[in-house]
Amino acid sequence: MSASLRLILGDQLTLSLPIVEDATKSRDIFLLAEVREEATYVKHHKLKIAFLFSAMRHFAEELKDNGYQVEYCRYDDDDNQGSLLKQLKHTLEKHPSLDSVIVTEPGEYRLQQSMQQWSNQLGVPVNVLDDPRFLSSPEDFAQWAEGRKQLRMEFFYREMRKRYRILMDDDSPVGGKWNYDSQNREPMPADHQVPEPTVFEPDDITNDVIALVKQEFDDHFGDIDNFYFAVTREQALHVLNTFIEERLPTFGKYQDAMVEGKPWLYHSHLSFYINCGLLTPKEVIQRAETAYYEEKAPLNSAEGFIRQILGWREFVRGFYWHFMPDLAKDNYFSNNRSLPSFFWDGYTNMNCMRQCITETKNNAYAHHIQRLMVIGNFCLLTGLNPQEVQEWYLLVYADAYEWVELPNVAGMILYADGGNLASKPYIASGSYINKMSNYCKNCGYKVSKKSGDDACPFNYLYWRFIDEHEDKLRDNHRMAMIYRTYEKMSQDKLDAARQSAAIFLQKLSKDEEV
Ligand code: FAD
Ligand code: DLZ
Ligand code: SF4
Repeated sequence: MSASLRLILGDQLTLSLPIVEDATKSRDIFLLAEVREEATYVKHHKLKIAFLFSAMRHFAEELKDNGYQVEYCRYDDDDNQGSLLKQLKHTLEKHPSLDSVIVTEPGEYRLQQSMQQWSNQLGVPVNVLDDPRFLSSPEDFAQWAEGRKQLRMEFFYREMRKRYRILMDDDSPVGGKWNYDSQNREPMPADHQVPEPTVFEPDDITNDVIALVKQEFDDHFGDIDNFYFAVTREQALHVLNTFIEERLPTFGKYQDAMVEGKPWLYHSHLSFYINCGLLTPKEVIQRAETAYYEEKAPLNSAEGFIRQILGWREFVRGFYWHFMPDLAKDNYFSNNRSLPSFFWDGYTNMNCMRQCITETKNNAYAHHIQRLMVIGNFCLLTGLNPQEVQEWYLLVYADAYEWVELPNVAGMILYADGGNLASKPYIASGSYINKMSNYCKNCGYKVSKKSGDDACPFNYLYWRFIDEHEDKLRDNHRMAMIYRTYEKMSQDKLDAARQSAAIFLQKLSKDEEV
């Protein structure tokens, strides 16, 4: 009788995967391993490691409660081998009855490549199963992409709506429009009260893990004192329930808003749980759709939320596998500036950057517009090196795995792929940040000023970017209006912006305070 060793990775914590459903309880053994290689290939945020290790430990208990045999390797166990491959080898030696290895396809290219060697290295067959949590496979994406001149999320999303019949009236979108993006852009009024986020007190397992992380990963980014995560499916379902009841109805309206001191707003804070397996994207989408049909959430909220998961999340995953490994190396604008040190400590006079980076440090979370239009915008306008930016985003957020982080960074914020993902660079001057947030009120710079020492850096960096990359961007019809404005700018204004940008960028290169 054959028996298999079934490896479950830290972002595959669900009983709904075939690797679990097809297991024979009396023979097969599951392996979950906290290993140095995965925890340090980038220096993940302390909270991210604590969250995943705790969720892994809780999931191992759940497997055991369901009658499965589990080998769980803790980070500080004496026989911890330090890597997934070595831990598999060690476990196979310990259990001679095991004659094959089964694993679910991983979310990162580096691990996928390494798994292709595992069978030779272990001397047993290694069977890599598909990951049916995703609603579109890499093959589906490749088929959809074939022959298209441009790969635009919007068209992919419409196909997904039709395929899964989400928010559809026969063949038409509910409400008559596919997309209610224009109703997702309101700034938040000053006196608006946002519901408190759902937080959990650490239990004994989590407290053990926090102590471990303090000891072993002290040099990693971020604070660990503020542990708030759900670490079981039951807790994650509670976060989902409270989101649907308390936040979804208002999600659409304030999706792009930013408020000083309020990191959570009406966002769902579900990416951690969807990405590591505690929730499935399908159930989350279905809950939002049902809320709309039961008249508990308006269409702009339900559609806006579903678009993020059924559209963007699936699109970037397909995009990642389609363009790897080149995507990781792309650098369309040949940008080479190193990350300034305030990306690590948050010390800058630019209040928007200070707020977003400090919240990232405290929570291993920032919402989409903070990642895109503040930090991402800054990275592109200042020409930071794509590979350094990619590594930063991969390590600072608790929901970050390369399949989702890299397309968002290389494609969406940096335009490093030359426009395969985004139809134009996502850039904005200070006036956008001022419109969507209250950050500018408490800033050392003046958003109303276009150049000079105290002018908002986003203002002059914006025009410097347009100026500098004219050869690569002018022919893009979506940039036509911007270039018409640029042409009408007086030479004096343009020179002043160029000069202020040169001074700012020089300071940045020397890592002086900005
Ligand atoms: P909500 O605003 O409540 O959105 C609902 C869900 O939609 C999210 O939970 C997520 O699953 C999905 N979603 C929304 N936008 C995207 C998107 N652009 N790509 C993929 N899924 C999306 N998301 C990650 O999960 N991991 C990452 O490493 C990550 N890195 C990012 C880097 C950059 C530069 C940018 C611009 C975006 C990144 N995102 C990433 C997407 C998005 O910012 C996060 O999914 C979101 O902020 C998570 O918070 P939330 O659950 O409260 O999201
Ligand atoms: C992110 C992460 C961390 C920090 N640690 C582990 C670990 O110790 N063991 C493990 O199985 N997985 C871990 N993970 C998640 C993996 O890095 C993730 O499965 C791959 O990056 C593929 O997405
Ligand atoms: Fe950011 Fe400029 Fe506003 Fe300051 S003035 S918070 S730098 S956008």
